[in-house]
Amino acid sequence: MANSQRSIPNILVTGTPGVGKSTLCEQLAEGTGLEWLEVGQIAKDCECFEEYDEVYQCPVLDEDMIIDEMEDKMGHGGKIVDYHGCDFFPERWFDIVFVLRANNTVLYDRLAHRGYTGKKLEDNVQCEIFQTILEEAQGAYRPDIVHELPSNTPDDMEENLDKITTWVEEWKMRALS
Ligand code: DAT
Repeated sequence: MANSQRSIPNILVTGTPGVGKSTLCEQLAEGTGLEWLEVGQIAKDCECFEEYDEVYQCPVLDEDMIIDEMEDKMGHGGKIVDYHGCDFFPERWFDIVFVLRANNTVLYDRLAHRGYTGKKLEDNVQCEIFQTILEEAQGAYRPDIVHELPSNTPDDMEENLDKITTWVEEWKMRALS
């Protein structure tokens, strides 16, 4: 059920690093007019970090700070949130959740190309094989709003864009009626 406060929906796009979240979100924002919020970038801008993870060579988010930072924007609706985790956001923020999925060989090549090596590369591929983010999403949101989308090829990307754009249009029509 849509949140009655919003006339345009909020969408969460999640999945393992490298599955194609930012590529999809950028085009989705362009096509729908919704605003793309990259949580990693917001965290950098507001310095919402609590420590540095030496093993994965990346900063660890201060989740409470990030939620405070995003709360006002989310209340207005019309946001596409992109992050490789999903269970710390308030459930009420989202009208639909998409979990992008990639085959392990495809993901391995994308992450290697990005410069990931060793444990960081292996653990991320394993995270995808074990469908960790899908299960995280299914545990954190109502099952009927969580959708798994393949993200291996440019055709998958086109199909996903079409599907989500149609869903947004239908949601807006319902909100008006
Ligand atoms: P993420 O934001 O999930 O980390 P990304 O959008 O940066 O991932 O994509 C990683 C790489 O994969 C990037 O080079 C673009 C490519 N890619 C993403 N989705 C794709 C798709 N459906 N088909 C082919 N390549 C894709």
